[in-house]
Amino acid sequence: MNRLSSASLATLHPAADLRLPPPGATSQRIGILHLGIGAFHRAHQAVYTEDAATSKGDDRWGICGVTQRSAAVAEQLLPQDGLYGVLERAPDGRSGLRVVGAVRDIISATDQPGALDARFDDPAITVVSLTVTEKGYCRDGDGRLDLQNPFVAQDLAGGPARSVVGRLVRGLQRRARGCAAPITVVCCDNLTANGRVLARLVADFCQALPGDQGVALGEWIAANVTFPCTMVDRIVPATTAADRDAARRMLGLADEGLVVAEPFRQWVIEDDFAAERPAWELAGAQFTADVAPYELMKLRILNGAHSTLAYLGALAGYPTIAETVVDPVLLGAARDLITKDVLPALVPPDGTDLVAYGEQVLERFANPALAHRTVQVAMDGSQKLPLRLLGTVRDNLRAGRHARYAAYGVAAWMAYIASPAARTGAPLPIDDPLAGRLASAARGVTDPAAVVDALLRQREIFGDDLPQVEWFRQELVSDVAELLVP
Ligand code: CS2
Repeated sequence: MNRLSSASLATLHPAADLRLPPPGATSQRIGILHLGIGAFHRAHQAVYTEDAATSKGDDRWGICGVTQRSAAVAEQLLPQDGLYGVLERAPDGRSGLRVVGAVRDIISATDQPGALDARFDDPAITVVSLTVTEKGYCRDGDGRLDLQNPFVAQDLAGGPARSVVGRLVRGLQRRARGCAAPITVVCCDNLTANGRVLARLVADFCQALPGDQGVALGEWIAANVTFPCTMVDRIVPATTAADRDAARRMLGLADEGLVVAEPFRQWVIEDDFAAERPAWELAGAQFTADVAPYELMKLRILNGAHSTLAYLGALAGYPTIAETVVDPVLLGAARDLITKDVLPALVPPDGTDLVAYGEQVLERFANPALAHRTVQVAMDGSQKLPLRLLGTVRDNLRAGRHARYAAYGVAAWMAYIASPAARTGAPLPIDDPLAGRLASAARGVTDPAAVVDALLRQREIFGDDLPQVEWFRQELVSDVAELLVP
């Protein structure tokens, strides 16, 4: 079967379930460099960017996607002239396919360091954005840049950069020494105060550079680069063969770059840009001076419940989040987390009804058309738990409350790590930057207290404070005893 490309696109006609790139979408000059051109970026920021640019006849906002390690996305998109579909799956079973043309080039940071340097030194590029997942930032237990990370250490010594922060700083250094044009770095990962975190990691890298190059670079960055915070939201499960078949029927062409998403999307952006940007507000993005309330709301309500359901569901043998929330007991655990532990510790963003937001999140999770696998959401728990559940535990503790339902979510993660398999016998893969250490510490351990103590000792996750909190430890031991699969 023919494949999606500029040539085959010309043979297509819009239909009720098929939306083609708007006029001007595929003739954009490149103005955005995006690190981490994965499914989420293609279903979220790229869609906003295409709508923003084409709605006002702007032609400056093509995206050059940068792959970090795997060449898979380049192999998916380059033969398709950057074109790919977003298969939107609604809870009522309706699906719509949108062909997106915003991505105009793909480069491999590993194999094409010169091409990446050239893009950083291009004054037409005024935005660098990132979706590299929580683990991509190479942070240590204190949230600072892990200078012992082998990629970071190598990048500090020189040569083609391998770490995300190294690539970003070396790229900014190239820009400072070249066109020296201001630029905005937009972090779009699920981190609290993501822009501040990234700015701090960049500063850590500059300070660790040998000689005085870091001082001059740090001064240039301070004067010419901003790091706005953002909150990003759209559920984008991994694409399945069934998704590809559905898209093939709608398109009449094969699309190796297909991504799948729910209808909902939200983007809240701090209005702090050093240079030109797409008019994302025309595409529905919200600009504000303070993203923090939106970030905490989303990270702790949506992502906290998501992780809790992922571990509880996987332990019970439910393959997807949607099947997990059909279980009234597990749905109740997520609702209790939200209403009894998360909401009391949150300040709602202006005019937001947090209870209604929480119910909307649970309805989104229940979308039966999205095969969002519990083990996919369960990935990288060591990076996600501090942001999604432990902040809720600490904030409630400071207010004199015991966040029992957040503790239950943490215990579900512990039981997931320790249990040899789900109650159905299904595997419980530990896909995590700390996988080796976690598995050797707890997998197969059957004593709940031993499991809890072994995992509480992981300082990068629980810090120095939480292991000392006796009620938290006791709550975990009791919950792990209930949840552990022998
Ligand atoms: C999910 C997120 O996989 C996960 O960790 O919780 O990717 C979630 O789907 C998005 O944050 C939703 O905006």
